[in-house]
Amino acid sequence: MPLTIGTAGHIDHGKTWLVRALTGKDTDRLPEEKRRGISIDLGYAPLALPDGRRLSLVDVPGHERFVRAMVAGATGIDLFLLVIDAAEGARPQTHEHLAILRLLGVERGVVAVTKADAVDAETLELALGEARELVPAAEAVAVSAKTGAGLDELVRAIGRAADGVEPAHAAGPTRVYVDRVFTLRGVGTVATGTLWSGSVGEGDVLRVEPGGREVRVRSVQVHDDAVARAEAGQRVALALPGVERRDLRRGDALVAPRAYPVSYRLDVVLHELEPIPDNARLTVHHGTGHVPARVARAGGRYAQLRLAAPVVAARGDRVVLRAETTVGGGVVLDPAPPRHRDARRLELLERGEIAATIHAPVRLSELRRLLPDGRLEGVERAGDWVFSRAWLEELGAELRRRIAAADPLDPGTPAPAAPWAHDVVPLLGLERRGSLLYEPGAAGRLGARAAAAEELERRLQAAGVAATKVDDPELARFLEAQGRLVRLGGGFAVGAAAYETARDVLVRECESAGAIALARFRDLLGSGRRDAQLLLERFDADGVTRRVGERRVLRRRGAQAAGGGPSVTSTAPGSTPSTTAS
Ligand SMILES: Nc1nc2c(ncn2[C@@H]2O[C@H](COP(=O)(O)OP(=O)(O)OP(=O)(O)O)[C@@H](O)[C@H]2O)c(=O)[nH]1
Ligand SMILES: [Mg+2]
Repeated sequence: MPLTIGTAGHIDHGKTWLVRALTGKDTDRLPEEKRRGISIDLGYAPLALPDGRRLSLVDVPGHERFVRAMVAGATGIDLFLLVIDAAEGARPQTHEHLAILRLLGVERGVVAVTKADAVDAETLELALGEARELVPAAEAVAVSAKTGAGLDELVRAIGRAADGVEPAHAAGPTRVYVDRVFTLRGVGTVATGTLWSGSVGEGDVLRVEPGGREVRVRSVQVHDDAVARAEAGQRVALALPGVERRDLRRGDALVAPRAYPVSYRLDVVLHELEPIPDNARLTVHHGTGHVPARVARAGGRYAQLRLAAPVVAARGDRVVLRAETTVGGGVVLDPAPPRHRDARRLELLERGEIAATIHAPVRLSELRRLLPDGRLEGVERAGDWVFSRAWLEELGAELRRRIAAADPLDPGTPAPAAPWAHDVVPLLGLERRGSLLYEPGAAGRLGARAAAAEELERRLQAAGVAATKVDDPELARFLEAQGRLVRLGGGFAVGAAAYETARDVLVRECESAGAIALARFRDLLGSGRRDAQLLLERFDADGVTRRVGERRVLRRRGAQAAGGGPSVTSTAPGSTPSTTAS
């Protein structure tokens, strides 16, 4: 896999000259860089090793005001080339760049003690000794970009450093953080960046995040050579037709659609160079971008970074935290965490115990952000949902508790309405009827209300067709379901026999007179006006009658099934249908 090496070091210490001496390419191309003699932006050049390997070399600026660009350049690299002026030795940005490299997890590289031509042998030896002390794990090589002395040895040392390097990124869907955007005549907008993972080829559709716009890649170049497909680790230039230059900027991510979450929050384990207090306002550098953020500490070494703008990150990514200077960094534990801070959860995430963090249902598709290999063991699954055995048992126990406490007349409890309910509820061994859950085969029982039921039935019988107020609506519903009474509006009821009687009266009158008015019905029943009215409304609801103006007519049997429209035979002679019927 191709590797990227990035320079680091204090301003004016000779990084860009060394890059030019190594690659033949002057990466200070901006007019302002030429005029001021300093690097302002990132520069890129391919570096060929004697054994034929090709590295991508990123040159970064050393000025303290451009550390932001240095971090953007350093995020995608596998190796460092720390450049120290032999006469000056290590200076502030030598230390800060080195700290940033460590925070980014870039452990391997080479130190070039340069401008060797400008110092005497003793000074050079001292400088080399200091360099070895500063970075004991790296080889230090004396060089001169001016005379070319030591360059071969430097390249060999880079080759040795590259030998044991595990590429920082490889697995995972396509992800490129944009570091430069420009327009080429005849090509259109071109975005460059390091391919952190996946591959990219002609015709691929990628998404620009944040924002979510989809773009089609017309062509891919790796260091000015067209390729059909570029692989993880390579520096790519992607031609993106139909995209305006101003629609893309450094820091944007080009990713495989829907493969990465876009989030305003990152849960991290912190590495503090100086104490970072709770609520500290900092700049979070991630990928090639940076965003203002607030640090919500979550016990011990953990924190949730709450960002002013969303980012696309993955578990294991590094971030650098800066105020005026670099104050620390972090490793992403969850790239799209819930809002609450939960130290215990973060501890489990750090240990890779993802399953142990799961209790209530979460979507497996959303958990992918925490599972690079997609595997998850030790959890229950239903559809796209995963949850713990303990949670499922708690849910079942809670619902059974509610069923046990429910009215014995109707011993059910509302089924959960959460999005997971459809997949999860069937696992509980309960029976669903409509919106309620019951123990399988459960039936309503009168239980302690048997006496009340008998008493009510006696009252109904005594009342005949007069409506009786019932105080216990559950009991009324239960007795109605058993055919022992008929409920009317307003909490009233009549006995089942009285209902039949009243219906017979109604039907007979309608058959002979064609229709019936409230007053007539009341007289025929010998009841009160309210009772007659409640019965008529119930007959309407039961499909026996239909209201036409102030009167009722019989509904032809089956008319409802045929669409419920007016029927000729139900409007019997003598009736006067009103067009203003309500
Ligand atoms: N004598 C001598 N001078 C050098 C050598 N390399 C660089 N210089 C001098 O140092 C100056 C700065 O070199 P650059 O390579 O631009 O320094 P830099 O580290 O890229 O600086 P920034 O990008 O601004 O941080 C050059 O203009 C040269 O004058 C060298 O090998 N020998
Ligand atoms: Mg430079």
